[in-house]
Amino acid sequence: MRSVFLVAASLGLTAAEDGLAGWLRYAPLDESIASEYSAPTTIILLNATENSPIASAGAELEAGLSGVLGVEAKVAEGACDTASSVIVGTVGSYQEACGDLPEGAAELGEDGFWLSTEGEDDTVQIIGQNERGAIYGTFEYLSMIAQGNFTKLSYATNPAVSVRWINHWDNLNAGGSHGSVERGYAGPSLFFSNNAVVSDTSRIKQYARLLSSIRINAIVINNVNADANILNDRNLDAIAKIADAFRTYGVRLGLSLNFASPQSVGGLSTFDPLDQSVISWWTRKTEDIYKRIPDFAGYLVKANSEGQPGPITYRRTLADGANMFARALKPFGGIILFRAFVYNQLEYSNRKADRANAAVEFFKELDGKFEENVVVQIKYGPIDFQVREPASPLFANLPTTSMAIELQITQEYLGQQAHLFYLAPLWKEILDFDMRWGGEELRVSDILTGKRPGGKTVARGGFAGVSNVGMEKSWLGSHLAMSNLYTYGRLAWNPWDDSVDMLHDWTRLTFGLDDEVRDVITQMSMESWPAYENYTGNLGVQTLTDITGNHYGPNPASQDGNGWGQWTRADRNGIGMDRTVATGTGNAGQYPPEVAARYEDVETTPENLILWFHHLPWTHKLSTGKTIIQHFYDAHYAGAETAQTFPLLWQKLEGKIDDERYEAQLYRLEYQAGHSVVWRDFICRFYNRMTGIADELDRVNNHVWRIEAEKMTLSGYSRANANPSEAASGGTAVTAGGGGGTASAEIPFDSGVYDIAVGYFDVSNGKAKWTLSIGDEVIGEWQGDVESRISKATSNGLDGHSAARKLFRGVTVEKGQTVKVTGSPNGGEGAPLDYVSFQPEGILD
Ligand code: GCW
Repeated sequence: MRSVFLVAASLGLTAAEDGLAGWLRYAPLDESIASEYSAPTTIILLNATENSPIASAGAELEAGLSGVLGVEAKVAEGACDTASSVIVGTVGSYQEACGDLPEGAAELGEDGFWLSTEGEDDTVQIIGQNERGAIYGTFEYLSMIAQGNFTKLSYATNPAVSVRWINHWDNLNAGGSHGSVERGYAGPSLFFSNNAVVSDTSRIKQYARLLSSIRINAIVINNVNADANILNDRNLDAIAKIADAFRTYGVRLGLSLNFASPQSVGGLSTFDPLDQSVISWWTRKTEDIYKRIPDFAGYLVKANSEGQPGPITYRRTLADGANMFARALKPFGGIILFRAFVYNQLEYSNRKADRANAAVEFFKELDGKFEENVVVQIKYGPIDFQVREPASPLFANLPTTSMAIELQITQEYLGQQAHLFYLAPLWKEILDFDMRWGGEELRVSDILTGKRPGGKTVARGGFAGVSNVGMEKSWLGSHLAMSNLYTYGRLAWNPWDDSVDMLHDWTRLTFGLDDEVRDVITQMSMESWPAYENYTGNLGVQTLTDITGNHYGPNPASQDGNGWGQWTRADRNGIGMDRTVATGTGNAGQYPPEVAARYEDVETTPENLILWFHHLPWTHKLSTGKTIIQHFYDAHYAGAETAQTFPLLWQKLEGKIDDERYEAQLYRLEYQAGHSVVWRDFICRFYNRMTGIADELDRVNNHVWRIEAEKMTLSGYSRANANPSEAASGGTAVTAGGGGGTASAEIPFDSGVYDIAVGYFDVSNGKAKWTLSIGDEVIGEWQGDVESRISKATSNGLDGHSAARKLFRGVTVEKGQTVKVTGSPNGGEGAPLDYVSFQPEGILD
């Protein structure tokens, strides 16, 4: 046995439940459970060189066995059959030290591992195909222990795909001290600060262990909208230190490139990918990188998209561009992930134009032209991370090309972590989708593993997840959003894993073993996608957010009439994109024949995608017998109702989880409950006005329990228009000048108990205060400080992003009493007020 390196460094775990430990808390099990297990007391590490994943595995085992079971196991020299030991090594080091491999460990694939907990004398074996596999197996063993699962078992497991990457859209820029993160909602960048790469890697090491525990094998740390300066010597030196930190946990590093770098920072007159000087420049740069980072994973490139430079500038193909990098990387074993997110601005007046067609149009003809180490990285749907999209047809159009699916862990169009959205079910729906490619069952997950029609295979494939982990202690801002990061890794390893099973594991690891905690979080999480879809955009029409702005709150008008191609083509007669071959954009015809036929016909198109593929009259009847417009109204009301239940469900867990995480999540869920009503009202008003068709249940624009602020007796407050006007109840709100204001009214409703909801706007350039009182009694006070509590996109206007609602439950009032809201402005926030609603029990007004 070779030298054993003792890991002294602490893992930086703290007792405070601030979310920093994520799902790796190693929290103590109840004694009654822990005592069932006779834990190993010796940790034997095979060939644990300094800073290697094997050494990290030793540190994790010490921390985990101690934290979870109170067993102070020690890393020690020992023979392979030492009683009460856990042995960790690779296939190679195991054979060298211990002789023959256990049978099941003999045929491990890259990054795979063998785990056996049923050895004699309480021994555990963890054997990785490589060091990465060994630490994955270690985390798996610790995950079992932490969940109180002491099953005796032995098995080997291998990843479904070799590419299991995380992408960061972090900017090098100096925006304040830390760089910004594009579409990031968890604070500034972990990697960049003051226009340079950070030198303190302690936080990065903690991130590395989280990623390693979910078997991520590479991370790209900079934005695909890449700053060419990332490649200067000073930055590459510092990036090598970051790579060192990730390497201790088996995570390799990759970089996004700016295609024009040879010209913009290299001093060449061109960036033509077929020009010899450009090829040499990239070859040298790649060598420079490998000198510093010998296990560098590869490149990620966004070319000729959204203003980024690319080969098309020189009339070269996208394959010419990708191959240039591929050839530079090949001698070192690196790969290039080349993004298929390429599209042009379109003419709205052209009914045949369709952004959903772009990826296939650009890439189909390039099949067979890519070097072997190119992987085409494809967003899950044809447009852009919408609440509902079909699987991208490109997955079934590249028979000989390796493909990776791009998923977003950051919730750009999906509530930006201010709304709960458990993403695994959405991802699974795409992964499980059967393309019927070649007339056979071929699911997207199969295609990613390299399967092709006719039993053919390609070498590689995988997953790229856009993560917005930032400087926030809890990594993603929202504690519950961490399930998305966790399950992303699980699915990249095994795309057939089950959404609920994965969530159960995550819940136990993150919040403990209480069944009610598990059940409540599971219920909320599994209801979160349907709820969000209901109150944002239905029937495949996409998330009806502000697509030309910050992608957060409602603004359906922004979808149409511009060149971005995220169109709904809504007018007073109908809504939806005609993507049929017969009369539309032809997009349905990009799918293999059976699927194409299904989408071509309104009758066979799944209803949740009906407006994605068809333009239909508002009065078109769905299978429920409802018209489309009535479905919109009803779905929005139902979605907002569901969101109201989330804070109440969460409150059942008070005392069952620590106060810090309980309170932080409750704040978000209360905020979401309010904002779901903002969404509901905005969208219903918008289409009601557009169509002139009334809600059969007479809810839309008919808020009988509201007192509009503009109709109250105002002092210091004056009328202010919301923009778009649908953001305000009755179209108008009020704001106060510097001295503050009051809005009061006599309560016209019968005496009784009400839930009082106050509609207001929380803009970002101030922290105003509001006080609600009934008669002489103060019911509550709150502050407009969401901008410092949730890192979602901000707004300074009275719009769908800033509109909010505050709820006071169970208030007893008497008819004729005075309700008064007092507003104290701060900065640019004039304590804007929209309405006060007195909701009788069971009514969400
Ligand atoms: O969804 C859009 C985002 C852009 C992003 C782009 C992309 C990094 O709004 O912020 O840019 O997609 O994926 O390249």
